[in-house]
Amino acid sequence: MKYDHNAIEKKWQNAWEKAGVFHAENNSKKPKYFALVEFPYPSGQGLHVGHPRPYTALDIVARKRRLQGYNVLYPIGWDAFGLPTENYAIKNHVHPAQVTKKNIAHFKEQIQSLGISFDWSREINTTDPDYYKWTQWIFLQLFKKGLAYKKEMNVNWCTGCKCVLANEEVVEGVCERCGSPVIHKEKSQWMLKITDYAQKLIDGLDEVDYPERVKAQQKNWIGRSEGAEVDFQTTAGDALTVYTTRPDTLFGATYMVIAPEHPYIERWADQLSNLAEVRDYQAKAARKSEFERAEVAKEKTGVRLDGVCAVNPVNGKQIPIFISDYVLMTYGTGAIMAVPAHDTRDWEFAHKFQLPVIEVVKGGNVEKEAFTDCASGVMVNSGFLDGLTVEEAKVKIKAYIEEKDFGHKKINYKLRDWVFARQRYWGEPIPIVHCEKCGYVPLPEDQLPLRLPEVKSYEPTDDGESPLAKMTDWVNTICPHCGGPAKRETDTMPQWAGSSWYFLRYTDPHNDKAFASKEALDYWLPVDWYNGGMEHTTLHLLYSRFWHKFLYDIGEVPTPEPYAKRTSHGMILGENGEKMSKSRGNVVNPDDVVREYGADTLRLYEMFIGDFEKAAPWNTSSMRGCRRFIERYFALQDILTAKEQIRPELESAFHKTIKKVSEDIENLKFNTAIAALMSLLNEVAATGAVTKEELRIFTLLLNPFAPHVTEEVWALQQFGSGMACQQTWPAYEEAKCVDATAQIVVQVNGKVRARISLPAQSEKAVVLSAAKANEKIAAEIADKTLVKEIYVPGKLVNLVVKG
Ligand code: ANZ
Ligand code: ZN
Repeated sequence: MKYDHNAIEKKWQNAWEKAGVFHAENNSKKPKYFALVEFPYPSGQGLHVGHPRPYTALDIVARKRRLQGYNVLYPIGWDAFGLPTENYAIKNHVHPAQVTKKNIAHFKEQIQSLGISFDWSREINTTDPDYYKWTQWIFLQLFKKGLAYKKEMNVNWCTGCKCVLANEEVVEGVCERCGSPVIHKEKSQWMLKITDYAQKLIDGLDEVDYPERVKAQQKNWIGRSEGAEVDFQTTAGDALTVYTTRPDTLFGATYMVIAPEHPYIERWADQLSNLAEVRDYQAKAARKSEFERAEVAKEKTGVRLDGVCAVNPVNGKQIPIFISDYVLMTYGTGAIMAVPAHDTRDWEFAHKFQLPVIEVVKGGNVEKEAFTDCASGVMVNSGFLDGLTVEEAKVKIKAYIEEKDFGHKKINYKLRDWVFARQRYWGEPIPIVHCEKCGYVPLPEDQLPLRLPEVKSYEPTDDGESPLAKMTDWVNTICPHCGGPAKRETDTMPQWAGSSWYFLRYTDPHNDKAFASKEALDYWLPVDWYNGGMEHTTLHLLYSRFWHKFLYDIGEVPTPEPYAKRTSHGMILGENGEKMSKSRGNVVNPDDVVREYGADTLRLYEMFIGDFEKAAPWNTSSMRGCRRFIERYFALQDILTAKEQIRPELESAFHKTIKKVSEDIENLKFNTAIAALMSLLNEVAATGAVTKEELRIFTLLLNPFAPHVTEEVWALQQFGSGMACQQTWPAYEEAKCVDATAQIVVQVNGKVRARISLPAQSEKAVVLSAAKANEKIAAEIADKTLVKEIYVPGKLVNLVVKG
């Protein structure tokens, strides 16, 4: 029989859809399983070969779970607001909604051609007013709890996109998306108080099954640090408060540094004899990005404030105060005590400005460099702390600071509040109006969704306002509170809004009374397995955990964490090992592969390509190997015998493979699962025959990986009622997983001379005599004296000979 994917794949895709076999039930007695992949942004480029990798991986899990008797929810949708669509719309003078519609249709067709078992009846689209109604609703709940607020602040302004970026979107001083330089700008912005959830977001990681690298990245991003706030009296009569993680080094603080934006500069202005120089430095610092300023390697600059000094609270010594851009206003208190002997940046600064360096922890060479190690080392030059270890000194000084009342213990987080506004058109309108009398007033919930109005052009205004600002009819409205004149917010929500809760909507996507019913949420949550890209670890994953935790706190969802398990896939690279891109000319189009080789081949290959969690280069010849494997599987039908059972000599091979494939799927080892299927196929084919049961089991094992061809074989051979995807996953018996035969390596004086095959569990004496009887070995040891026989059971014989 000849394998023709074209005759098979569309046919089965239609059959699945018609029978609704992948529809999840909200009222089911079966155990539930919620498998989730990150929903795509429907870009104009269409699907690339990176998309099928995670989709297929969780499709394999979802299909296996169905065969194991679960009620599986494996949904998909579109994360469709955002800049690329808007930019395309601006350039081509079409409505972004129209662009979105077209892109979605294309994406959908491409994804459907892969035979992924998504429940298309639950498809969602973040730009659909029935969907974003609930995004707006959640925003209003955040607002009502004081977690959404408007703030005049220094924001990251992308000079290319003409909009504000979150810190997360600025990479090395440029826009993550367009690569344009990012500058600082004062702007009044909607913010979300994710910082209120910093500790909960750390603690929750203990409850979930995420890869360690993902947990570490999240923790690192949140950046918890433990220290103290310490007050230094100044000669101006006030106190300057610093944040330090090393209060143990207080005796080594020889000067202070405040950020160029520190408000005390204004307060002290009259007393500063070098105010002009100070102002000049402030202006220069304002032009630099936070990233540039925080770079450790860069040359230190600064200006001493002439006219004001601080007093070190532990020894009463007067120390100078500087402004320098290496201290940021956005962290701690915007002021530090500098300890040049034990902090690298302070050390460099002190050398440049010839400030004293006092060693307070012994163990380094502070003449040469800062000694920053705090695990070893003993306190010196530190009065009552002398002789203590750093850890002991920390405890003692914190108690002392609190007792003498010049400070207190303090925990800080690097995490910043989330800038939740874009000056763009293609996003969710923020459902708030501004009334002169009442301030910011939420729209009543019955006025949701607040729809995006039609506008004539989608460009932001030159001063960076959203194009909605030009829609005066829309902007001017009535205050829901006092009925007086009011103005609508014209900024829209950032791209991350819709994806912060989308998984909840899948549980009950057509509900118009709530974002999902309580029953649906109780049944489906948490997501059992969520796979997505590593690039979303500190953005989407953190944001959606934050929204979920908030919804949990207000009683809207039943679990404190949204995702029980998270995994991450590696990228698929070009044949040359580089990232696929048009400019490198190494892009593989999945449509071409599906057309020429079939979806089953593409799926199998993407899972076979390498370790799922690591990046892997495309390799066309290896892909053809996967195609040949499918052909050979299909051709098993030509050697099918009438025999029903698995032949005894193949029994352990089958049981072992069932076990291996079952376990490998759970452990993301799709590649070795496929390798096991390939070697089982070889073993079967080598006998020149296959029995009905052998082919049936093989078909079920292969089904999650190559669903179309296995449906076809299932139907052709009339293996049972219903489709292959509706059967039961094969079971194995542990006792039958042992090898029938063992391959034993035979060495003479440690050199491999032969390999022999024996029934597994053969006695030592049997193995040794078989080894010596082997032709090559017999010749090798013929005239020699055997001095020792070493046997490693089931593996190796080593004969040590002399003469
Ligand atoms: C004195 C000291 C001595 C410090 C020492 C470090 C080592 P993490 O761990 O990241 O929280 N710091 C505090 N606020 C700062 C700001 N706004 N801009 C720049 N640096 C700031 O780092 C906390 C440490 O970073 C603080 O502890 C402070 O320097 C500095 F041997 O205080 B340390
Ligand atoms: Zn009002």
